[in-house]
Amino acid sequence: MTSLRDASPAVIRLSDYRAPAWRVSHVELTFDLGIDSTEVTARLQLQHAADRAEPLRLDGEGLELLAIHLDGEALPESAWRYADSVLEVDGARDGSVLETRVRVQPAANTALEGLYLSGPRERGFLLTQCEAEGFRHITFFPDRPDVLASYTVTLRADRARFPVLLAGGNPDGAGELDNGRHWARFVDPHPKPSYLFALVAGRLEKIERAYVTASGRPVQLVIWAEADAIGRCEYAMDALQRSMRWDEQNYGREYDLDVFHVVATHDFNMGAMENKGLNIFNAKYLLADADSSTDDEYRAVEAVVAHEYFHNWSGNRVTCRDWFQLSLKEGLTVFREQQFSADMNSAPLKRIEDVALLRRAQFPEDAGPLAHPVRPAQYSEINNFYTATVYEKGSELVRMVAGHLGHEGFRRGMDLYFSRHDGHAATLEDFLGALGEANGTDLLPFLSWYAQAGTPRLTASGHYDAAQRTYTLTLAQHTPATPNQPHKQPLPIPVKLALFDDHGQMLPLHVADGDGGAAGATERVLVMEKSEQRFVFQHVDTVPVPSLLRGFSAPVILECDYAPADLARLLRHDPDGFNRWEAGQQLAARAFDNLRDGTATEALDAWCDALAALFSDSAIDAALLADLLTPPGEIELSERERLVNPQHVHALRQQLQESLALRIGQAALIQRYEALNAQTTLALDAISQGQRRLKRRVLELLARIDPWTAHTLATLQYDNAPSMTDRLAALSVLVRGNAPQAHAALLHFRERYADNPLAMDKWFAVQTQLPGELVLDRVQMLEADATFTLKNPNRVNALFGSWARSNPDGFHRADGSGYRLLVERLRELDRLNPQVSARLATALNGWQRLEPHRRTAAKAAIASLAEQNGLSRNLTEIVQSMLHS
Ligand code: B3K
Ligand code: ZN
Repeated sequence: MTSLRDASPAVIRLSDYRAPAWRVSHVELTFDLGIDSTEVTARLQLQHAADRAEPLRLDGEGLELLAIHLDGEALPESAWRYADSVLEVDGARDGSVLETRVRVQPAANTALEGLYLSGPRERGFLLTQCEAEGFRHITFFPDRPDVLASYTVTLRADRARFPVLLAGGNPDGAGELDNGRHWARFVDPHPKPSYLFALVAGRLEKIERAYVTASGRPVQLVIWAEADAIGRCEYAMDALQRSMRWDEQNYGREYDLDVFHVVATHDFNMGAMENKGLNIFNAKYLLADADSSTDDEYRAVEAVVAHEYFHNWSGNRVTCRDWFQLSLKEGLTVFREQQFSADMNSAPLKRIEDVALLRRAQFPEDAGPLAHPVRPAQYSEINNFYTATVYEKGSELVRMVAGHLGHEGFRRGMDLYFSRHDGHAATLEDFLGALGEANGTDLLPFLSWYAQAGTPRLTASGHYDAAQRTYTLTLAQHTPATPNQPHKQPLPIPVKLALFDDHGQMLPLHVADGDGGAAGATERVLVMEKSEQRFVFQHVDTVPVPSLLRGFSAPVILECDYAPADLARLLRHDPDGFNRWEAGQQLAARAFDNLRDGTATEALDAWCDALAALFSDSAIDAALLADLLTPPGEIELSERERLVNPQHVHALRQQLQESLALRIGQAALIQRYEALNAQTTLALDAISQGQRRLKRRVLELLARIDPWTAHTLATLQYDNAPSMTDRLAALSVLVRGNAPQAHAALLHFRERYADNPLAMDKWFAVQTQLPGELVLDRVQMLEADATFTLKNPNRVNALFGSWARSNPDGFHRADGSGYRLLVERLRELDRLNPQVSARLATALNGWQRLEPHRRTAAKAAIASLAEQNGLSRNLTEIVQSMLHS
C-alpha cells in the first residue's frame, strides 16, 4: 500500500466549507506494533450536531478493517460500507462509541505518510506523519483539522525490537506483557486535530535536559536519534531551550505538557513536523556538528527547531479550521521564526536571507502557472499547497500587519488572538479580527492580500520642484493576471521610505496633508490603497534620492526611475544594512541589463565602483559585505527576461561577477582571502561565520578571473579545513570550476563521510553544480551510485532537486535531454512517493517563459507525463496546472 490513485481528482473548495456533522470528543488508540503488520484499535466517543441528519462518515485510506463495534455490539456487514476511502456507519447517535480494529503495513509504506518504517527493516524504527491527511492511513476518523479530540494512546510491541515507545502527550504508565512484549501509555489532555497525532517506536538513544517555564512548570526535554547520530543533537537542544525562553519573553507563551520529545529521522518528506509533544524532524534539520555541518545548516537547525516549537501555540493550541487556512499557522509561524532568528543572529542579514528566498522561490511561483493565493480557493491535493506562497509570502503578510500595528499593538493583538481562540480551530478572519479589535482598527482590508495571487508591481517616480521646495512621489500599483484571476484589485501597500541628500544624509520628512507622523522624522510609512497615488514632501531643499520599501515593507516588485548613481549612493551610505543590499541588488540588475543590451555600462560601472570602495572599507561587517558582493541569482535575473535562455542568463551573470572581480583586482582579492584564511576557526559566533562567508565569496570572485590561483587556494583550503563550511566551500569552487583537483577531493570526501548520510547528500548536491554541459552525464553517473536511492527524499532532493533548481544552466539543455531525464525519474518516483514527486515536478514551473526551443521541449516532456496512466493525485494536479493554466 502506498497511496490511492485517482484518475479524476475531486476539487475541494473553500466556499463549500461546512462544519462537521460528527465530531469526536475523545479517542483511545491501541497499537500492536510490527514492521510488516500493525493492528490499530480506535475507540471514538462521538458527538453529533443536532441540526444535521447525515450518517456517520469517517475517512480511511488503504485500511484493512478487522472488526467494528458500535456501542459495544459487533456491527453486521449490512450496517457499514467502506468504499472510496470513506467508511459509512449506520445507527450511530450522539454519545455513541465506535470501535474499529484495522491492519496497516508500515514496511510497505514508501509514501512516508501515515505509519511507516525509517531505515532498514532489521534495525529501522517506526514513526508516523499525519499532516495533512495521514491519520486516515492509520485508522478511521473524521480526518479534518476542525475535529479536536483528547487522546489516550497505548503502544504495545516486542521489547527487544522496539525498546523505546513514544506518543504525543504526557506519559501515563508503562509495563511488561507476555512473550517479551511491553506497553507504554500517553495521555494528551489538550484537544487536538488528528494531523497532530504521532508515535515513534524502535531503538533510539536520547539526550535530556530539564527546563522550567517562566511560571515554574518543570518540563523534561528529550531528543531522540539513532545511536550514530545522538552525539550531534546538542546544538538542537540548545536551540530548543532558547526558543522556549524566547516565546515566553516575546509572546508570553509557555509550554504546556510535562515532556517535550523530539525525534530525528533520515526518511522524511519535508523539514519537520510539530506533532503535539512529539516533534519529528528530518535529521537534516536537527543534527549539527562542525565536522559535518555548515554555518548555514546550523542556522537552519536553529530556525526549524524554533519553528516547530512555536507551532505549539501558533498551530496546535490555536489550529486551522480547514486546510485553506494553512497560512494562519504557517505564515504566522514563519514570521515568528524569522523574528527569533533575527534576534539570535543579525537582523539585517536575516532580512536579506528572507527576501532573497522570497524572490528566488515565491516570486517565480506567483508569476507562473502554479500561482495561487496565500489562502487558496481550491485544491485537489492539499499537500501540494505547502508552498513558498503559503509559508514565505504568508509571513510577509503577517509582517505587514505587525508593522502596521507597531510592536506593542501587535503583541496586544496576538494576546487576544491566542486567548480567544485557544483550544479552537480558527480562520484568517479570526486572526485579523482579533488583531484589529485589540487595537481598535479594522484589518480586514488586508484580507485581499490573502485572496489575490500574483506579485504586485509598484512603480515609483519622483519630481523635485526647486521653486516650491517640494518633492512629489507618484506611486502606482498593478498586479498581473494569474490563473483563474484575470482581474486584480489594488491592495493596501505599506511603503516605508526615507529621502537622502547628496551627502547620504536622511532628510526630515514633511508630508503635505499627511496624517502627521513624528515631526522631523526621517523615516515614514505611507500606505498606498489605490491604483495610483501622489505624495508631496515639503521643505525639501535639495534633489533627494528616495529610499523606498525600506526593510522590504511589502512583498512587491519595485520599479523606480533611479539613476544608477542614486542607487550607488544608497549602496554606499544607507545606514540600514538591508537597504544597502537592496540598492546593490537593483543596481546589479541594471548592470545585468547593460551587459545583455551591450549598450551603456553606466550601471555596471557604478555597481563595480561602489562595491570596490566598500571592499576596502575595513569598518563594514564581513557577512554583509559577502552578501553585497553577491548579485541576484540566475532565477531572479531570469524573471527580468521576456523569453528566458538559462544558458544566456548564466553567462551574463558570470560576466557580471567577472567585471566586479576585475574592478576589485586580483591582488586585493588574494590579499583579502589570505587575511581571512589566517583567521579561520571553528567558532560559531557571528563574526567567525561572517569571515567564512566572505572568504568563500572572495574565492568565488577570484575564480572568475584567476582560476588557477583560486583552485590552488581551494585545494589547500579543502585539505586544511577545520569545519564543513570551509571544506564544502572549497569543494564547490573546485567542482564549479571543473578544476583537475576536484576529482581527488570528491574521492576523499566520499571516503571520509561514507557513514554520514547528510554529508553524503552534500557530496551528491555539490556535483550537480558542475558547469552546464558536463552535468547531465554526472547526474546519470551519480544515480547509478550504490548509495543513491529514489526511496529517500533527502537523497532525491540532493541529486535531482539541486540539479534542476540550482543549476539552471546545466538543467535547461537546448536539446531537452535534461527535461526528459527528470520526467523519467518523476514517473518512477511517483509510484513510490507522490509528495516528493509532485514537489520535484515544480522545478519545471517556469517552462512557459523559456525561449521557444526549450519551451517546446519542456512542454513535450511535461505532456508525456500527463499522458501516463496511474499518476498520483499529487503529481496529476501539478502537471495539469502547469500545462493548462
Ligand atoms: N507542518 C509541517 C509541514 C507538513 C507538510 C505536510 N505535507 C511542518 C511545518 O511547517 O512546520
Ligand atoms: Zn510550520
